[in-house]
Amino acid sequence: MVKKYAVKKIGIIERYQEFLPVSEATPIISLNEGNTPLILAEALPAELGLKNVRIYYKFEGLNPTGSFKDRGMTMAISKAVEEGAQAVMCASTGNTSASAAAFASRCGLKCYVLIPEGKIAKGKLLQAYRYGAKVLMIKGNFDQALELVKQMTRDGRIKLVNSINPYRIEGQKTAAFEIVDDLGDAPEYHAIPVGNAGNITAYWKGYKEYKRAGKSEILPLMLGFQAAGSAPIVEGRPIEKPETIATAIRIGNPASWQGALQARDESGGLIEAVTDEEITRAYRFIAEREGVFAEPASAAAVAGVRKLAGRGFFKENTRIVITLTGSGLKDPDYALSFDDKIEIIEPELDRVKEAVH
Ligand code: AN7
Repeated sequence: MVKKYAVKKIGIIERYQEFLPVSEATPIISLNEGNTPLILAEALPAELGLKNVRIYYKFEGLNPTGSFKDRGMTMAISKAVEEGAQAVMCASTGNTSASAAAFASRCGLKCYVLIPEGKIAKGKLLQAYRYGAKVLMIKGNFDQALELVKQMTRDGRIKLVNSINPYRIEGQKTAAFEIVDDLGDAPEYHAIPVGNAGNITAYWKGYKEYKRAGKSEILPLMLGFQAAGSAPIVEGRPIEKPETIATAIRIGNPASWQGALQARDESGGLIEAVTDEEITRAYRFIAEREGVFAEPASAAAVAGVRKLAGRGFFKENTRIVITLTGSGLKDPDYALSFDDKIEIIEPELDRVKEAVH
């Protein structure tokens, strides 16, 4: 099988190679992605009045480019190199482009990214730019960008690395493996934000494969959450002009729509919408009360758990895992957009004393 390097921390391909479509011929392009922590929530269960329910954050913001996309991208880029590609392309609300650009730069592939003008968090934009991708801002939304990328990559000369590339899903499913490895079984519930729906599809695939391999006893209920202004799966129709402050999931026509429905229905779970107000409240709560800084799209899953807890959805003596998909550092503009402004004072002891009460 694939050769192991003599380093301590390894990426998801080496760690989970027997579950992935790789061989000795696959060059591993890795940034040591994965192996992210499962952080026990301290404040949230009490806040939600949940007794004997343990909540964990799977904090994917600690991946090399700050989001879960690195798991799928190490696979997609490694396979692209194996297949002799010279260039890759993706449409993105930001994180996919940051990840594609990083992995492509690592192996000398050209990388082209199409992003919606003005609707991408600054951290993500500057990542794609600094990793050296050719960044094309389109005067349109993600769905239009993805359609263009599909057409541009149809003849196969440039490889598409959006999650319709099946290797992306393969890599992303390893997050479910890690959770089972850490907990000793799957959790009863798994909450996750839904944009293009690749990740919920991947987690469900991962949980099923691990159970089949005898690594877990149970399967979780998959709980997906879309932003209310961008909730095509909840509404059962594509949304032409999706809107939400959670720009990562501002997607009106998800590519993995069927995969999301399958995850929901096979697991006995649900996919619901949360408002921007609910997302913002959750976003602030996990940073201000848990010390975990995730981006607004990630907070949609926390908001969803709050909503379900409010109607007594969760059974006692269970575990909930919430995937926090990306780092809060990605979106500095949103982080600084609230009323609690930073005080600016003269460099004098009295002024400091006044401010500290
Ligand atoms: C932080 O980067 O679609 O449902 O182009 O960045 O698998 O799409 C990002 C999606 C959740 C939704 N949280 O995941 C992109 C892109 C964060 C994200 C999602 C995204 P999917």
